[in-house]
Amino acid sequence: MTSLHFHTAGESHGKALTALLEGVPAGLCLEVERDVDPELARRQGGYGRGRRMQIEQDRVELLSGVRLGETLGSPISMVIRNRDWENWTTAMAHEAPPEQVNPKALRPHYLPRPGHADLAGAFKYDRRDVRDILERASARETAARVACGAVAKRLLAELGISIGSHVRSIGSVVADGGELPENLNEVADADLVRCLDSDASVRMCTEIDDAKTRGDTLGGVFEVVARGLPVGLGSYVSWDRRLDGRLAAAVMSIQAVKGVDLGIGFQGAMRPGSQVHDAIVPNESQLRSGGIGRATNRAGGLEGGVTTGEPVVVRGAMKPISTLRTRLPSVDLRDGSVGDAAVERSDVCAVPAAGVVGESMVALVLAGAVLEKFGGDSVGEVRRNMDGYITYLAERGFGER
Ligand code: EPS
Repeated sequence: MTSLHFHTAGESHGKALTALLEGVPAGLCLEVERDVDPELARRQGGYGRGRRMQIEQDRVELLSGVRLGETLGSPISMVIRNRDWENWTTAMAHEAPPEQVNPKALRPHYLPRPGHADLAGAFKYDRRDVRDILERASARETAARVACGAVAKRLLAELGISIGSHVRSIGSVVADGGELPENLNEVADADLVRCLDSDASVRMCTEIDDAKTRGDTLGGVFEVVARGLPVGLGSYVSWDRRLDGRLAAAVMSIQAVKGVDLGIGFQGAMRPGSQVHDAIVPNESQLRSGGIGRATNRAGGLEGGVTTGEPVVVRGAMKPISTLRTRLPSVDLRDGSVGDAAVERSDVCAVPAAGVVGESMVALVLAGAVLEKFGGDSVGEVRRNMDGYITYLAERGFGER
């Protein structure tokens, strides 16, 4: 049960997306043009994005929860208007269409696209036109998540906790590992696909071009890194308080994500324990983990569902975008006949964007965990509680009880 809740609403081609975030303490300095809109712009970037990104310049309209530049502790509601709505006022009207409307103007789709929620959604909600499904299932919704995540990142930044991401692979191209730069997002955002390995980045863009030419799409793996966390967030005492599970669920919930890894994740399953577990070593500089650190961080900053004080490292495996111009076989829901799946305007690759969305989802879970441990109706109170905890970690010393 987290003390930070968010909900989004809105369809991809409707009037707008809305986001509601409850649980942010009062007294957080928040300027949406400075703190939120740049995150939305980051989400819209990345080589291989579709033409929708030329239409939208996402920004939030703040409706509540902030006064004179500071949060009030009340629910923060935000709106992101869809510029594309003006092209969809007939197909996405709330009202029943007039008798004489041209059916094509409603832009229906009856051949579900393999890989999207189209067919499962059509059965679940008993709809015939799968546009009724795809409009909400679309990754457009992630813009609203990023708006909420940006506020969570702002709160964490006040507490010395930073979150960044980068792309580890796209298609068959895998970036070389290596030490992550302190200014992770500054370096990653400067690359067309948010990859830290410039040689791999060139090959990723080439593979994206080749996929586009073939009418195909690409997925890949993004990595989110959270630094500055204190030891002790999350808990092992109940399944739903384990932070590894909550982070995995949050990242897995991002559209098109089909796998989540923490630390060395699946690689660890193929190694002996002596090459997996992180040796515990004294490290007086690690004040947020009581002066005790680790020789490695294969656990990705979590043991027993609890933060160790090392960076939390979460990876998401994103499947290739489901709309293919080289259309896959499907079934026409009007008559059961076999045909080619529908085609919607779409991206060829959105892995760089997924990393930005991953940052938001990780920030929302970690901010919730911080508030669970340090409480606080105001940022000052959260900070005092956290500072007191960190001070105690240093003072508690050693002993048998
Ligand atoms: C997206 C908006 C969508 C898609 C894409 C991502 O806009 P439109 O459908 O009008 O082109 O471009 O969504 C998908 C690829 C998907 O499969 O859902 C966005 O804002 O991120």
